[in-house]
Amino acid sequence: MEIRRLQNHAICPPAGTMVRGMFVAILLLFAGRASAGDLKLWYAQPAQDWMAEALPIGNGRVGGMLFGGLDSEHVQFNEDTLWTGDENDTGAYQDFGDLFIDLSHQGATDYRRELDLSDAVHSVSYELNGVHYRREAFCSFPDQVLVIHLTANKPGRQSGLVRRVDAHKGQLTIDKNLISFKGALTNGLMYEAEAMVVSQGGTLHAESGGVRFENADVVTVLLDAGTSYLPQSDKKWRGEDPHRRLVRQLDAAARKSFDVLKANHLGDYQHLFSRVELNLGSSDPAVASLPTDKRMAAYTAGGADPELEALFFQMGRYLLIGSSRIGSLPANLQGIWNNSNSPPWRCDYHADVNVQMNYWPADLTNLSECFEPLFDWVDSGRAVHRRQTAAQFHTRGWTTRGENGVYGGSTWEWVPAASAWLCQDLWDHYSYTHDRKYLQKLYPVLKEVCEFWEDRLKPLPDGTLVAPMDFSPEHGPVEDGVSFVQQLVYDLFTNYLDASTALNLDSEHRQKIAILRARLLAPKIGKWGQLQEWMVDRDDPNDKHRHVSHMIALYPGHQISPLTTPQLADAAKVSLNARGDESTGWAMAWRINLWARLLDGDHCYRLLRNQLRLVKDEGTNYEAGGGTYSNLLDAHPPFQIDGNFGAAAGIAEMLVQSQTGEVQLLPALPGAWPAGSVKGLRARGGFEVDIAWHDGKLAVATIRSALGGTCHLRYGQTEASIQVPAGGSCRVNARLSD
Ligand code: FUC
Repeated sequence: MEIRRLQNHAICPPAGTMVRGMFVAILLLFAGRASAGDLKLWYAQPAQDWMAEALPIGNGRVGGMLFGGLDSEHVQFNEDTLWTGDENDTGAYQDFGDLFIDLSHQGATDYRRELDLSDAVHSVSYELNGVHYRREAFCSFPDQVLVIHLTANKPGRQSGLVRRVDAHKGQLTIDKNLISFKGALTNGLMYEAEAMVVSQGGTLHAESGGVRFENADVVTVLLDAGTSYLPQSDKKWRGEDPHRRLVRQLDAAARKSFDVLKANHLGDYQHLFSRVELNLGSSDPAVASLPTDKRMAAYTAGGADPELEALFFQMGRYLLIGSSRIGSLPANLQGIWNNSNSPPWRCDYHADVNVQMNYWPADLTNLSECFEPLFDWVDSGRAVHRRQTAAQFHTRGWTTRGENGVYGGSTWEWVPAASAWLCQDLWDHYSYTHDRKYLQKLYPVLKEVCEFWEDRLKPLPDGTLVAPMDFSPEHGPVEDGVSFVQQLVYDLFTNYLDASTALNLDSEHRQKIAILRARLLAPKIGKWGQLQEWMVDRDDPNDKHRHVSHMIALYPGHQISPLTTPQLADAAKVSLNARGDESTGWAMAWRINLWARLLDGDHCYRLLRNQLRLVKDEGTNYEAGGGTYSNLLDAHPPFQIDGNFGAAAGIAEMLVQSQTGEVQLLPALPGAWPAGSVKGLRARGGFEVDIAWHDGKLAVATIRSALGGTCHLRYGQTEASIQVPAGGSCRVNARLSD
């Protein structure tokens, strides 16, 4: 459907030459005054519990969960490719092992453990016997090592033992300052981890349990891990023994000083992280200065804390940078952090919402680079999926089952719409970046998933096309015309039409797909005014199921919107209200996004508060209500990272949307955030948006574009079309004029 006629047209002069009204400067000054708070999680005691208290660091490939102990620092660590399974079985993501630095520093005072999201450095500090000790840890992407650095304000005070535990009981070697272990999983995957201890002053020697340092001034531990995994089915998913690569990376890192390693890490991390700043208003300083666990308890008791909400948003971005970098596997159910060899749901890639949700914030929150692993993973599994799909469905193209691993193997139920849903994320990356090289890689993927549906769709007697025999995740009967499948096929065909037009390819096939799309069974409104989950009008108004798959057309899809299809949007509202606001972590996060698309900021906010409430680790009681652990990790329960990512996307979606061919400013601003600002969110079409608001109203917005182009803006009922020069920017006020 077409968007309404634009009422206001403005052409911006190139950046720098634009005359800016005085009011803009004044309002900007005003909006800038509210403090965004610091971006630290901190605690007055060491972590006891992996899931709810330890703090994650990661470089996309290697990850660590740190406990910050006094008797011993404990780093449970992972490497993203350590997977069991094969082409027939999903397998499970594995724990790699533990690193301990035994220090015997019990009885310390002034203890503080902290994770600073602005520099991705974990630190621990305390006083003991008149000495101030400090530990810093980070996981470097440029140097590919996890670094732990121990210092004290007096010389010769560092004594302890570094030791390692292999989660698979491989062969352990201790040689001078190096502790390694290696082995192979039952599927033949070789793995190895190396830790090097470097000290200044004092002595260092190997002993049977590990590497001991005595009376040192400074100690640095470098950790790396790897496997022989190769993301290529034609090479049987195996590459070289990781040993040489690990030694090379570790030696190169060891030749650099700690300051250089840290500077490299900061340069890389902050280049990504600092693109987005979010200020949702100031918290009471007495609340904001509480340790994070106490602060969350106060929030859960009903207190206001907009800086905590902004911190939760940035935590989502932090976790994506930590678990999904160029060359890594995509973020799995727990990102890369997992301490079990039989983790919940295999810690896999669930393709009936979870892996897709992981990437909802990627482009929107200006982390396009972090998106790339998703494409690579989809691409690497296609050959296997094609074979399995042909055997199961006798069609061209491919799809997959609900549970997926890293060798193309999948288990559990078939989810025929899974590949179309993955394609939605893949297309979205293009719609934000307009990267044509990427589009050329993506095109064949979209096309072959279209072919799957060309072969699979079935005509009803009146010629309407339905997806046959499918189910709505994860409930209801198996039957024809399930809404979420219809909506995803509509979305896939729409994206394919745009892709083939943009590349000027396959015009005949495009026409065919356009005809099929027009024949698809469309979303239906049922007897109690609800959006139907099935072709048959059987929705139960008391159904509180966590999945809200039949609303994919509203979010993350674009087929339903209050602006273009108001009746369907109203029906979605009826259904969503019936489903309720209490659910698992990811399911509440999805609801935030859905209510944002329904332009109801206060409802989004209610859900955000539900999701951010503090919960304890109660193990794998899957059915207990969701929430957030004191380390800001999402609780399905147990820990599941999709909720973190979904919530970060939802908060952004409350402030900027770009789903109907226009960029909407503050579409779902809640009453709880009367003044604030955001910098650097992305909008489809290659735009970047900064907004400041005051008294619940837009004060000023800046639209930037590397590519340049027309940007259709909407704020409330006001619309405008502006020309943003390539590499330049435009500023508008609440009337959308400059
Ligand atoms: C889907 C969801 C569950 C859980 C699992 C990993 O099956 O229905 O709630 O998130 O994925």
